[in-house]
Amino acid sequence: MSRLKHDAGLPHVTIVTGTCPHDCPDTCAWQVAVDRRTGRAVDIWGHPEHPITRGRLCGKVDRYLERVYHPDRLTVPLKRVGPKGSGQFVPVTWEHAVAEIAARLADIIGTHGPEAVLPYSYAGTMGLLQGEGMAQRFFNRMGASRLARTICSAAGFQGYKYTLGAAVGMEMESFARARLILLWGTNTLTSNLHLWPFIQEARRQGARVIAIDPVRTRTARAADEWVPVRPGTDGALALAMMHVIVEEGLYDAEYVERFTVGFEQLRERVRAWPPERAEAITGVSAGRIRRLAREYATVQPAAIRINYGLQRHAGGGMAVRTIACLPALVGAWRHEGGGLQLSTSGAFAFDFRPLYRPDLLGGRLPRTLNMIRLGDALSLDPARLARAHYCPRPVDSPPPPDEAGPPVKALIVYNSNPAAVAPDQRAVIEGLSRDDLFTVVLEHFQTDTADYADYVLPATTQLEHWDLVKPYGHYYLGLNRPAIAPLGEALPNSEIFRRLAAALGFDDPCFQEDDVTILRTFVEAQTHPVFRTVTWEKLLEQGFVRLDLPTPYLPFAEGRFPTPSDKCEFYSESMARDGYDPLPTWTPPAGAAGSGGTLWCISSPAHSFLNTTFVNVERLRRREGEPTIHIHPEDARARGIVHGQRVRVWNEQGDVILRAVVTEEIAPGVVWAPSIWWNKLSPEGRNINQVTSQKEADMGGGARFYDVRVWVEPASASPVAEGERAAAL
Ligand SMILES: Nc1nc2c(c(=O)[nH]1)N[C@H]1C(S)=C(S)[C@@H](COP(=O)(O)OP(=O)(O)OC[C@H]3O[C@@H](n4cnc5c(=O)[nH]c(N)nc54)[C@H](O)[C@@H]3O)O[C@H]1N2
Ligand SMILES: Nc1nc2c(c(=O)[nH]1)N[C@H]1C(S)=C(S)[C@@H](COP(=O)(O)OP(=O)(O)OC[C@H]3O[C@@H](n4cnc5c(=O)[nH]c(N)nc54)[C@H](O)[C@@H]3O)O[C@H]1N2
Ligand code: SF4
Ligand SMILES: [Mo]
Repeated sequence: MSRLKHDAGLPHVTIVTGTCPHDCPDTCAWQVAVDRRTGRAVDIWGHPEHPITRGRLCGKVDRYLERVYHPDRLTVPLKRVGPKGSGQFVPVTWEHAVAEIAARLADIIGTHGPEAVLPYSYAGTMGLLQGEGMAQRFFNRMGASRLARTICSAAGFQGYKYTLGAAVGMEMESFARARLILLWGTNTLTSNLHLWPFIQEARRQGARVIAIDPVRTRTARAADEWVPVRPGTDGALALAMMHVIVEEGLYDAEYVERFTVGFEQLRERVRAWPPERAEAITGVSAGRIRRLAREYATVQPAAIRINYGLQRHAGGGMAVRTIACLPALVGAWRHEGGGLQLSTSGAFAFDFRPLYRPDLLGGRLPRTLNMIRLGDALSLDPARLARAHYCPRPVDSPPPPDEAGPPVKALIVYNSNPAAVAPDQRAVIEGLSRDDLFTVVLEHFQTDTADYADYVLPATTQLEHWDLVKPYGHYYLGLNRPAIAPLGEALPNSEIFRRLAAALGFDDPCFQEDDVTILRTFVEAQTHPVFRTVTWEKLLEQGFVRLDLPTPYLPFAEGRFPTPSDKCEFYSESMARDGYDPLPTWTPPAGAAGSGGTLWCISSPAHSFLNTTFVNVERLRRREGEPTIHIHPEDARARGIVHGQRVRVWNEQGDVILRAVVTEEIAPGVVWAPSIWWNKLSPEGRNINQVTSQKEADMGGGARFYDVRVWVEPASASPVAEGERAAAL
């Protein structure tokens, strides 16, 4: 319980309402107590009136003040003096940093053209302004290369869209009304904590909860049943469930008839998927698949929560597309408490033009590079650069090497830590180490990425700037007010880009707008009916506003899917056009063809971190201990590995040292490395992204973080020579 929560009436304390900026579906509203005498934030807690937050933050953001006031916070601009990666910097003034960066960028643009500049960002903050707000204006005006932001959700998002039309789904609150809940490839208690109270409410009314996951996560342990599925085989499981549902006539014929297309083709398709076939693929027995299918079809309302875990595979898009057919087949969408949620972000039908100003491109169409191919994008080999071009569908192909465009000569990183989070870390570090690459990093801390920068610019945290946060797990838009003054000389991303724009002579009036004006104008420019309830005044007054949607919100109870056919598309013309099988199918994971002796490596979130954010907060790092790998006793025994031993985890991409946790809470053949550790806080300065690959998933150019095969061996054993490893591959 918060120290100050109940002393809010103290005369010297001001309470400021804000919104958590982190990449998490819960998008909590918070309250911050600020001591007016010192201007210091002294406490933070969950907003008691926010219908999802309900007064509670997670264990990470409960410690947000320790991050904000961390002694390592960057408070002045820094210029590199040692070799790249060495972390040797000296302080400089803002004037000096901005002038030199602008001069270098102008020089690079003059010689190689604006596409030689690459922005690199993701969701360090989910705020619309400090996220891409001013940054997009800046890079659009420049004509820089564009970045496809695919690192997290691209594959599943696209698969969901093909089937249902948009990333819209059940609202969190309605999970409380479900009688059956499938937590499918999601570690709710870690990554979507605020859904749990609704699940518990449903359980009190008799609901059963089933976790489908190769790892017995804390969520799977808290569920009524754990279904250990082999990684990358969920599509096969869903097809077999549909086989049973159709064969036994358990589908909702009326819903199917009125609100879906392609049922006859689907029936034909799933005929080929008896549970026995899926058993051989998924490792889940045919009997259990039958039971699961019957229960899912007959216990209504039935809710499915999928998250992005299960789509980080070669067939991840198709897996989500296939699972997304289930609720329509059994008519689950009809009921409050029935349906599916992947994301709610599609309901926020923003017109982003007033914010991002695509008109500043002035008709130019710069190339788009895929962020998960950063290693290739930073290569001086034109063939690799060509591979980094964004090609999300089978019908797209990369340009020939001589048309790949200029090499990337400047990289501007904000809201992301690619040296630690991007796949194929060796290639990324090799690129970042290039002496001819000019790198600028906007950051709170001296991260692994910042170590490779020419300039590191200190950015403000959510306590220090304005923003508007669009959630992806519920339907409440959140405003963030600054609670304290910026620490030291830190500036909001918006102001940093404003200053860089001025120094580059970008004199368009949009580069003079202040943060509050930008946000207010953006909110007021929205015309979509969901924003009828959302006014700037209400945001200021309440801090969060629900979209204008019915209560309860049953998005597809009456069909109205935002697909080309207005129906749930069991058969999808768009997929056929884009080069896919138009019907649900199973696309095997790349790792299915893994060599003998390898294990499947999943590196999903550690409980106390948020991606690499919070790893440097001592109290949270102590909770995680050290970088570990969970391994089944059978697999450990076969490799002579004992609990607590240091092991080397490696494959053709790279290698990493981790501590073995020998446990039965994982399917045999699978290992789990809770992530994402900072490289420099890991043994030998490398993390698990040493073993992940730049290859794309089937849809959206998404990443394959969990479609990975590794060898695991005691670290004390003499290291295998590179040549022998190559031979083993
Ligand atoms: N505490 C915390 N919360 C977070 C994050 C964090 O780092 N820490 N990250 C945030 C972000 S960026 C995101 S995208 C979301 C992610 O949210 P989730 O998708 O819920 O998170 P993950 O833990 O990545 O994946 C969920 C589960 O998928 C399982 N899984 C992996 N492969 C498969 C498979 O093939 N099939 C099935 N059925 N399961 C599989 C993993 O074992 C894992 O338990 O969480 C957000 N919330
Ligand atoms: N092996 C493996 N790799 C993964 C994943 C995995 O599960 N396994 N998960 C993937 C997923 S789902 C995601 S979403 C990505 C996440 O990748 P990133 O989005 O890069 O996430 P973080 O590692 O949290 O890094 C965000 C950085 O932004 C900084 N930051 C935060 N707010 C601000 C701000 O206002 N201004 C500036 N300038 N900086 C700010 C933080 O200090 C932090 O260093 O990682 C991916 N990588
Ligand atoms: S990280 Fe997620 S659960 Fe934690 S406070 Fe932020 S939005 Fe809430
Ligand atoms: Mo993510």
